[in-house]
Amino acid sequence: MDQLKQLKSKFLGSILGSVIGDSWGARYEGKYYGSFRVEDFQLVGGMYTDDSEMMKGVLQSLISNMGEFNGSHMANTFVKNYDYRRGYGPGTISVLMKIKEGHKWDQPAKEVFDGTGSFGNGAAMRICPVGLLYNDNLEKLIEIADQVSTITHTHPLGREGAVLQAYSVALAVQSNPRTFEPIDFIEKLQSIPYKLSSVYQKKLEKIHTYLISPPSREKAIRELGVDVAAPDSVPIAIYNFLNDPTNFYEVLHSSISCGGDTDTIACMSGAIAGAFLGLEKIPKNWLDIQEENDLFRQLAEELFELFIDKKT
Ligand code: AR6
Ligand code: MG
Repeated sequence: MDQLKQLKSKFLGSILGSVIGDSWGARYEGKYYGSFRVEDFQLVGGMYTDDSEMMKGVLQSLISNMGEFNGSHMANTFVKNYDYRRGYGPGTISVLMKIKEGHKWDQPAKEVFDGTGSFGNGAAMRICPVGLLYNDNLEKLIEIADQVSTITHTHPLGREGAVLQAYSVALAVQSNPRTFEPIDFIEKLQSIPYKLSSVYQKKLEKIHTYLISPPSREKAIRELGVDVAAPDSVPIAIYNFLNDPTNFYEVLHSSISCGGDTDTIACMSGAIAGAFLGLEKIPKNWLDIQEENDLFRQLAEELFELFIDKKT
């Protein structure tokens, strides 16, 4: 495959990998590790949740604004797309409702959770298009990922989670599966030119240790976390990818079987694995049953065209 085709396949693989992870994981949200069996994706079906609905908004707004961040436009796109049946987090619902009532796009997020802002994983779960579009401009990636987060998540831990997730997607785009070394990946992530809080620094260090000396599954879950807080879900998504990077099925399966916030963890690990492996490694019969697969594919193609236009 020539280089351009391969790159396009990575963009499509990441967007669709994310949507499929979200849809597959949605059935098991809130369960405990070891207490359930993950059924085949074909049995569960491809209905997506808030994760993909918000990622759709990020895609639409970036595409409409030539890849630039337009806060008011993106916030209103989130509001337009909002469907309460998709299972949004309470902080995000409150923010979107206030924007709908006419509050300025950058105000309501600062007011949730007694004015501390949300550290939920809702910013990280939707950020993959930023990692793709700016995979060759990491400074801009960090800037835009942070801005996209602040529409709903102003707490530093919520924003840092999104930046780390976007950075992981970008590193995955740039990695070649034939020569890949998980240790190099985690070391690049650890030296991200962006100030990370100690909770993230410590968890990245744990992942580094795990890659040398693998822990039990229970220990990884206990130490990295699997809940809705960004620092308790972004690290395990990254780890689940690095644990078996060339196996798309296993990256998603391990992300779901660990329990907790299964849809979002699988959505994030699926975005990274898809960016690494490309669309061809996602089973065709999975793509066929995925809700709105044509729309997400089209948006991913438009994002890729934008990426190429920006380069030339
Ligand atoms: N103080 C206390 N608790 C907090 C804080 C804070 N500053 N920030 C977040 N939480 P939210 P999301 C807790 O509501 O991030 C859906 O299933 C609090 O319990 O902003 O958009 C999605 O699919 C809060 O309800 O939502 C995601 O998987 C929770 O974190 C997930 O929910 C989530 O923050 C998160 O979506
Ligand atoms: Mg969800």
